[in-house]
Amino acid sequence: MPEMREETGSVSVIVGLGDTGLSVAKYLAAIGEPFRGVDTRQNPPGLSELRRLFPEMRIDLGALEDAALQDARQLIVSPGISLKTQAIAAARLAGVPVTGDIALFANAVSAPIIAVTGSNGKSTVVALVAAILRQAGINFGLGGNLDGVNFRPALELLQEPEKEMYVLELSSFQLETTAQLGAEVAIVLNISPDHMDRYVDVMEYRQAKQAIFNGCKQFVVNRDDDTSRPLADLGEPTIDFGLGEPGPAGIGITEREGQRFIVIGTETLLPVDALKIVGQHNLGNAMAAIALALAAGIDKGAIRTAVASFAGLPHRCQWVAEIEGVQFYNDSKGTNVGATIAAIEGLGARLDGRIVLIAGGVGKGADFSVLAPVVQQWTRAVILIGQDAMQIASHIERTTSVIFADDMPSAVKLSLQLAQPGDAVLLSPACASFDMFDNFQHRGFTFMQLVESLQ
Ligand code: UMA
Ligand code: ADP
Repeated sequence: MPEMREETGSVSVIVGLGDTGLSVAKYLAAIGEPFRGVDTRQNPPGLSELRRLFPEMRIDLGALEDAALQDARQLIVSPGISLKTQAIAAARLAGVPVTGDIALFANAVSAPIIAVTGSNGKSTVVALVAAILRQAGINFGLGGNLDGVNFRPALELLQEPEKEMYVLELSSFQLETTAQLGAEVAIVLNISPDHMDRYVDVMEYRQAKQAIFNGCKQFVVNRDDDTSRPLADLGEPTIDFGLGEPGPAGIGITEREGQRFIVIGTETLLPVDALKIVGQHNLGNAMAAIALALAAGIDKGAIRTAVASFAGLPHRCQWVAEIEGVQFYNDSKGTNVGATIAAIEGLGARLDGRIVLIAGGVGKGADFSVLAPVVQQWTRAVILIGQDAMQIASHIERTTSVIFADDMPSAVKLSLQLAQPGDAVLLSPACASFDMFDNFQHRGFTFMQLVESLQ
């Protein structure tokens, strides 16, 4: 336990005492730096563990006091709390440096970092890259924003000896506090509106994600999506990818005798049909992972084997069951409009019938009007649940049949009544879950259990 000195400017203040804050405290303790903690919550999730590990640690809970932050050596701010929070903004203005867990991590490791951000597809791409590195026999660490069984805040990875390589999934919130990442290879997969409750507009959100390119040695871009390109002039990407034919240094799709192949320049890697994950968006995700792995120097044999056998992550367009000729899919991780559009289009194009969509929850200030043409084209009906159901309805009810449900059990029961054989029921909420569920996994599992009980 480091000495808790209280001189002005000598102590780092950990702002936010959730998983990130806890990982920061453990890291600072390990390197012998004094720290204290603050959180606006009365009982933040990391509190009991912090009290157990560091009984002497000063912790201030409740509204952030300006004075409590302004004498800090630095603020290490968790992603869940906005830098625009009055006391944080004031401390910054007063000259207190502001940083975050990813900046500390990047500063501490010398192994190459593969860094992934974007509005959608991050977890799928990092999981694919991890599968490739595993196949290639690389000793790597995987961490950052992603959650699930393999979830680890980045600094937790430093509890073990340094790895040969690191793969980080990064959110815009984490990147806001990361001045210098210095990734071996970085990618912004795509930008579509999300977290509009934390940003004034999409440009501010896109700007936050640009920090992933700071100090990078190589970067990858998506030829089909200009928002994946760096805003600063960084020269040419190491590799680009897209759904069309590639140039000599690119990855793309080519068609021969009615069959589609993923190609690297002129070299065939594998047939598209060999992939277990489906939908155009996942083809893009696969190519992004291939590009990152190639930039990191991984051989094509390992890439081919790992990409072909990757079965996808749970809660992302996950097939659940077939009941009375209706297929049920769990896309609970569809937490913004862009993700839900990709899920509807990917599934709709493969169906003989139509989609009964279950959506709704916490809208995070999103513009739902862009959903209207997509649901009109592919859905038979939309069942809305949760806090922002009315708001979504106001954008789609003129062109689509909309039904409100009080909760997930009623939504699932209704969906089977509305669907016809050959249709699919898709849970892809376009919203966060925390009005009705603990998190998106809880929402997804609840849906799956209810579907299974229909059988
Ligand atoms: N909060 C307060 N007061 C505080 C601090 C936080 O009220 O002083 C609340 C906020 O509502 C916030 C929540 O607590 O939403 C959690 O904040 P946190 O900073 O304690 O979060 P952690 O538990 O450290 O988890 C964070 C990421 N969460 C967010 O960015 C909201 C996790 O991403 C990430 O896995 C973890 O760090 C480790 O890196 C989750 C997420 O939802 C999966 N990410 C968003 C997304 O993917 O869309 C960005
Ligand atoms: P993230 O970690 O960025 O949230 P995930 O890989 O968990 O991304 O996928 C979340 C959801 O986003 C999926 O369930 C799917 O609906 C959608 N999605 C995945 N990849 C893409 C993509 N490349 N473009 C658009 N939507 C996508």
